[in-house]
Amino acid sequence: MQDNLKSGFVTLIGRPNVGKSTLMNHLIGQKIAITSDKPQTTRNRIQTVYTDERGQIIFLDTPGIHKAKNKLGEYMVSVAEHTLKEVDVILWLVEPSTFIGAGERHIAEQLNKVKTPVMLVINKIDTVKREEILTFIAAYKDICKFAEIIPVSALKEINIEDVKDCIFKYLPCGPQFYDEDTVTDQPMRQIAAELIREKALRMLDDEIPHGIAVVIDQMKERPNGLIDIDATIVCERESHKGIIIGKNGGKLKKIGTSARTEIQNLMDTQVNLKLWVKVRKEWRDSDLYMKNYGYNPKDI
Ligand SMILES: Nc1nc2c(ncn2[C@@H]2O[C@H](COP(=O)(O)OP(=O)(O)OP(=O)(O)O)[C@@H](O)[C@H]2O)c(=O)[nH]1
Ligand SMILES: [Mg+2]
Repeated sequence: MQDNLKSGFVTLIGRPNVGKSTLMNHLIGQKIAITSDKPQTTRNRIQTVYTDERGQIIFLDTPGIHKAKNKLGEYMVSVAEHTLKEVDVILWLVEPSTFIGAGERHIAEQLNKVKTPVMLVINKIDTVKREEILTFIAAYKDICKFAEIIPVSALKEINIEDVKDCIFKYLPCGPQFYDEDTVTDQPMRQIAAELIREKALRMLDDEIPHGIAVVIDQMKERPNGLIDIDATIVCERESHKGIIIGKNGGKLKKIGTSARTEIQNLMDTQVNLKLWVKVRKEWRDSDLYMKNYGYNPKDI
């Protein structure tokens, strides 16, 4: 039986906001990657592990591929495109539409250069009529050589098991890379920072979310198990700082409360979260700041 186990790496790529992180979370059955309705939510590669009796799938969630407007954007696109060379199966997620724009064509070009099996995943089918799905498949089917085309709804968990079945078909036989209890190798510090960023993204409007980063300054466990976390939300302008803090500190408090609840659930212990806000002008174009905030091109 051991000899038949399959294992390998699978990347989820696509334009921003198509539902890559949502799909990965539902495939592994746990929320590890943050999600929001704002494009460019994911900034780094997020690795998670799914194990069942057939073997092990290591998923790589990636930033949305887009036309970069600053160094952070270039970093994000590079992180995503780099995974294409490292995996056994590629999942290309798209919106349920017959419109194939320059963004999708750019991704198709990249995919046509690799020999790795590509599965086209048409996501968000809960938002369209059933009979429309065939028109989306027809629009996409010749743009690349697809191993499979699967319409899904990540959010409503439609056809999620089909995605895993198809992936296992294309994975090589081999031993597991991680023990079967592992869900992710993301450090807790990083997950906590991401959860704070997610709450900020969800509670802030317009251009502010794109310009924020979250740094964990300190994370310490007390003898009674309570964890103290000090974190800083970095933004690009004084005016943004004011909005993030809000009237009488109300907005920052809301972000903190919401993040603390989720971090507590994940860590299964009490958390004392203190948040600060600071301004670092144009950090998204600074090599030094990007490195300090966890976006170092040398790590790709
Ligand atoms: N209706 C519907 N919405 C979905 C579905 N999957 C994801 N979404 C929503 O689409 C938005 C984007 O989801 P994400 O998972 O953050 O998208 P992403 O592709 O990871 O985005 P980036 O990280 O910015 O590249 C969120 O508001 C999700 O709730 C789906 O199957 N149906
Ligand atoms: Mg994402």
